[in-house]
Amino acid sequence: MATNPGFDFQRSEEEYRDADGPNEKLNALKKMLKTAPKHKSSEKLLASIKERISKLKTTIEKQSKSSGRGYSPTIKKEGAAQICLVGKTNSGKSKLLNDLTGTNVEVADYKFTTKKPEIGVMDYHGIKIQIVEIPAIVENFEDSVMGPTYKGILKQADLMVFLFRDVKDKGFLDKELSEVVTERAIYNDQDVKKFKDDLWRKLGIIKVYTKQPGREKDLPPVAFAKDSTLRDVAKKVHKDFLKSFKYARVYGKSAKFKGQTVGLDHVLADDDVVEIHMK
Ligand SMILES: Nc1nc2c(ncn2[C@@H]2O[C@H](COP(=O)(O)OP(=O)(O)OP(=O)(O)O)[C@@H](O)[C@H]2O)c(=O)[nH]1
Ligand SMILES: [Mg+2]
Repeated sequence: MATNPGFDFQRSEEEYRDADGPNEKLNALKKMLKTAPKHKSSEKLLASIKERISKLKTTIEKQSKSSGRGYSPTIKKEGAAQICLVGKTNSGKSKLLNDLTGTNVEVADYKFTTKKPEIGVMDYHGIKIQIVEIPAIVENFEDSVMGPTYKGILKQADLMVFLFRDVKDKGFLDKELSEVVTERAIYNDQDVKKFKDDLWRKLGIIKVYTKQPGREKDLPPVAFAKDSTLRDVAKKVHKDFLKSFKYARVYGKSAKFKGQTVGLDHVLADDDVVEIHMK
């Protein structure tokens, strides 16, 4: 479609005048900058638009810093890992949060139901994983009042889950969150039980059970980073353990055979059971 630059600029100017709130004003100013006539006599105009953009960005940043009323802008990580749910409004984030964790966050058809990050705890075979719903991602998320705060949360998460109804919205999320390099998973109406397994695999952490000789394995298991060794387990289980360690027997995927005798450098796998023998 052919566009009329003069007309587009005029329209964005009107949009700017009518804009409600700093985010909308900023979006309109960006459009103005794009559509403004670019010739010698418009240099002053361009400079003025740029100055207004810069001022608005500062205002928005200040608002974002002081709007942490009622909750901490960075969420304290708890459990073995933290997973954030992200998507446009009505993409089903709250529904998934409730399904994964048994919380009772409001699920509703109207837009922007969730106004602050909501937290739940998912139990995965005895391992606790923190799940956080980030309020809806909006256009120009980065420049929105809470954008920088939510981006900060996403950056320190271990995994983020993209939710969308329409595949076009995946592109939208990729674009809005292009600077966040946190590992991604996609949720699209899967079976929740199966999705929990997917999340676990994506996190790439392992769960290890300990056991006393001649007894059943202890519950619950303990989570460790991928490629952790028996030494890592030993350190976590008991502070004196390393001193009095003699050997361990391992049952599970990392063992060549059931009950293989191993030393502290042995690399463990998900669902291994270790039986510790002391001097
Ligand atoms: N068909 C279908 N509907 C769903 C699904 N998940 C949620 N919904 C419906 O979609 C609407 C929005 O769901 P929410 O979970 O509140 O969505 P949200 O992403 O948390 O939305 P906001 O908090 O408003 O940004 C509700 O009416 C849900 O019942 C789903 O997996 N399938
Ligand atoms: Mg919600």
